[in-house]
Amino acid sequence: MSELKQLNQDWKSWIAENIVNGVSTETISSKLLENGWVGAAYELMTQHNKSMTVPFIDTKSNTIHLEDIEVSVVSECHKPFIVVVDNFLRPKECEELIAVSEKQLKASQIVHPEGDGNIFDPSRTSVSKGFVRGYTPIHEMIENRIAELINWPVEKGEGLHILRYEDGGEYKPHYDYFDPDKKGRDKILQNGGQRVGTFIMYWSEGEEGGATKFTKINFEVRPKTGRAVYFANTLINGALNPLSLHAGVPVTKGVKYLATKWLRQNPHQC
Ligand SMILES: O=C(O)CCC(=O)C(=O)O
Repeated sequence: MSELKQLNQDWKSWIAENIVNGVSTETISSKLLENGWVGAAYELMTQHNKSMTVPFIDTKSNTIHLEDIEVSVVSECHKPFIVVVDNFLRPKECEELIAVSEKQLKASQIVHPEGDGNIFDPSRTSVSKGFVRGYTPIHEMIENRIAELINWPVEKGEGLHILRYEDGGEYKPHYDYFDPDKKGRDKILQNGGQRVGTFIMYWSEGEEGGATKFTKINFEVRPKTGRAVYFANTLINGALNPLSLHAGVPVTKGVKYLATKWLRQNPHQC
């Protein structure tokens, strides 16, 4: 059943009024999404022949049937748009990903705050490695699965970025989007545009600590083998969303492995 049709009369009148006033479909859809009308936001965009400007997960059912796996929706938040799912990866797939990546992990860096290179920084204490898209068949399979879940083509994404944290390792609060006003960002944005969303997959649970915490909204996701979280860094109208500020809180016992995939606005060469 159409979610737009399910909206109450106040919402229907609000949409009609905004359309008459020339407000863009993207801005109206952003508002719908922020208020939890995920399906209606998507429908409005398609009705106006607009393709979605951010990845989209259809969360109307608690179980999502993908081509090769069934994932369970665990929780959802709308400001910013965050969806947590379980069973995204099978335990065997996590083991395989760890085996393929483990030897290549090196001390993590961050994007230079005032340039386009990468630097070491105490705000990020983990080991990691960024892989090209489709690096091995397992990377490719996972990338295709992500694309299916979030309705976003594989080419509009970076390769998997693999991380391991232990002994107090953390990633202090940061944004994944590139602030276009900062030096060097125009060069980064030329290849694929903005990082409109982030998809994180956990391959282990650690024993203590290690949550991904959205610090402005007090929402956190505990690591669990096979769990994944998607969050939007921008609104449907392209505005950067400061509510997407997030951190990897210190791992105080055990080891936390994860893979991050950043989703770009446009096709990205990597
Ligand atoms: O470690 C985490 O939980 C978050 C990782 C993260 O913020 C990132 O990869 O951008």
